[in-house]
Amino acid sequence: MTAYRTVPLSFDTLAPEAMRQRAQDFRALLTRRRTVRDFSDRPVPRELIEACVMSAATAPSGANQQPWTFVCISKAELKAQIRVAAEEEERTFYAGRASAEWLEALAPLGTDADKPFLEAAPWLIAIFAQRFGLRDDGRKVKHYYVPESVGIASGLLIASLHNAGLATLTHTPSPMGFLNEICGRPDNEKPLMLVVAGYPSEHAVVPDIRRKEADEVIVWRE
Ligand code: IYR
Repeated sequence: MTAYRTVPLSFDTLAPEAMRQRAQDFRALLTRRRTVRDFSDRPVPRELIEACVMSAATAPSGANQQPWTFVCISKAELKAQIRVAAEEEERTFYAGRASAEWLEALAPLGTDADKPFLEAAPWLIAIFAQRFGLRDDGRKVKHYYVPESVGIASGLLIASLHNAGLATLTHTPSPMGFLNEICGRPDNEKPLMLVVAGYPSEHAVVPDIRRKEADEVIVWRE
């Protein structure tokens, strides 16, 4: 059993007006995030990606087990392999695996089986969820609340990349098992999603969609 030890909390109490301003500024920042599907090949330095991933890795996690691995890929050969494998899955998805209802739901997004961004964008970040941990002696360590933990980290990653001035796309080809092999990750790690990051191409467009209003997403019980 590891002992419960404490350190003083580092916390800034802000003035109410500063809090309001920061909340509004952050909302304005995140409101401008759009999922981008048309990427430029302009390079992005590794340091920027590392800072954003390490922000993501501050996420709270079950029993603080931090059950995530972020594989950051810029190598053209690996991106090409991922594109080939993902497009193969997507072709079967769009050609019949997806129900008519699902395809109908996707229609306003204009997606199809072609995924050129998987090669064009400078970085692909494959997020893996560690179903269990492995100690040095090979024994398994049980992990708790893994999808919740890695989901929170993924959200922080997307917000961090956006904050850094990069465009992102969450991509979830299904099934994604091919990512273990291409990324060289063990079987206890389950691919959760690919986050594509880079600059948008110069004339990128995005679907004309709306976000729900406050009264559609919040229920107050005051
Ligand atoms: N994975 C497919 C289909 C797809 C599914 C959902 I749900 C989306 O929000 C977007 C796409 C693809 O990437 O095209």
